[in-house]
Amino acid sequence: MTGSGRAMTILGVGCGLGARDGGCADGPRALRRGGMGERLRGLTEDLHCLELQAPLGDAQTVIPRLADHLATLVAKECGRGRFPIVIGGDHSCAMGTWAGLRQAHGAAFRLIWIDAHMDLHTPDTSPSGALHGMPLACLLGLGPPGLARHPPVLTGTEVTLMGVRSWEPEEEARTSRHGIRVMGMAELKRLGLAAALAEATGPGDFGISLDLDAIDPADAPGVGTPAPGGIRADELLDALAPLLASPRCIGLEIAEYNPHHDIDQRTAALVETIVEAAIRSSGDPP
Ligand code: HAR
Ligand code: MN
Ligand code: MN
Ligand code: MN
Repeated sequence: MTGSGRAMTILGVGCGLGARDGGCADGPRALRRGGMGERLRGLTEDLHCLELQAPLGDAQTVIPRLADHLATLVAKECGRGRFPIVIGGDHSCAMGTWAGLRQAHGAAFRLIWIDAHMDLHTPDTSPSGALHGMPLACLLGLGPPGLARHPPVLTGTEVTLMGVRSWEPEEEARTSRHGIRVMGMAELKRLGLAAALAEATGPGDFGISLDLDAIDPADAPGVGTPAPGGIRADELLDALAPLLASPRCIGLEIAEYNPHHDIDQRTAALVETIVEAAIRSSGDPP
C-alpha cells in the first residue's frame, strides 16, 4: 500500500539529559540504524526525517535551547502543511513539540498525554530534579524561567492524562487545581481505551503525546522508568489507529524510547508500528 495524502515529518530528538538514565538519547539513532526510515519511506511518497542531537552541556542549559529549536522546527513543518511526528529522547522534548504546534496551529487543540507519570513537577516539588518529570507543568506555564512556557501553551482543561499509575502528591494537587482530567488504569479498563480516547479528544483538534512507559513493560521494556501494570500494546494500537487517521489529529509525539533496555527490539518495533499507523491512515483526504 502506498500513496499517502498527508505529508509527514519525523523529528528525532536525541536527548536524555532530562532523565536520570540518559540512554534514551540514543533512541532516534538506534531506530534509524535499525532501518525504520527506509521501511517507512516505502509506505509514503512524502516523508522527511530530521534529527536533533543534544549538544554537550548541563540539562538546565541545553534542554530549554533544544526545546526552542524543536518548537521552531515543528512550527515550520506544520506551516508547510506537514504532519509532525516527534520521537524522543526523554519526554522533556514535549516542551518544544507542543510549543511549536501552538505557534503554528490557529485553533485551540486538546492534548492527550499518555504516560505512567504525570510529568507535573516543578523544581521545588520534584523528588529527582529530573526535567522529564516536568514537561506538562512547563506547558501550563509553571516552573522556572527558560522552562516554563509564557504564555502557557495549554490550559489544564485542554489536557487529559491517561494511563498514570506513579505520581507524587504535589502533582495530583496540580491536576485538581488546573482542571486536568486524569484517567488511571482502572478507569481505562472500565471505559475501554477507545471510549476513553474519544472522550479525551472531544469533538475538535487534538494532539497525542505518548510516553512509552505508559505501555506495560512486558510489551515496551525499552524505557528508562518502567512501571508495571500498564496499557497493553495491542489494545493501544487498536484504539490509537483510528485517532491517527483523523484529520483532527494535529501531531504525534513518542517519547522515552531507551534502546539500552529494549528486549528483542520489541519497543523499537512498537514505535515503528505506531508511526506506520499514522502514515497508512493518512491516505484519507482531510
Ligand atoms: N515523578 C518522578 C520524578 O519526577 C518520576 C519521573 C519519571 N518520569 C518520567 N516521565 N518517566 O514520564 O522524579
Ligand atoms: Mn513522561
Ligand atoms: Mn513516564
Ligand atoms: Mn485544524
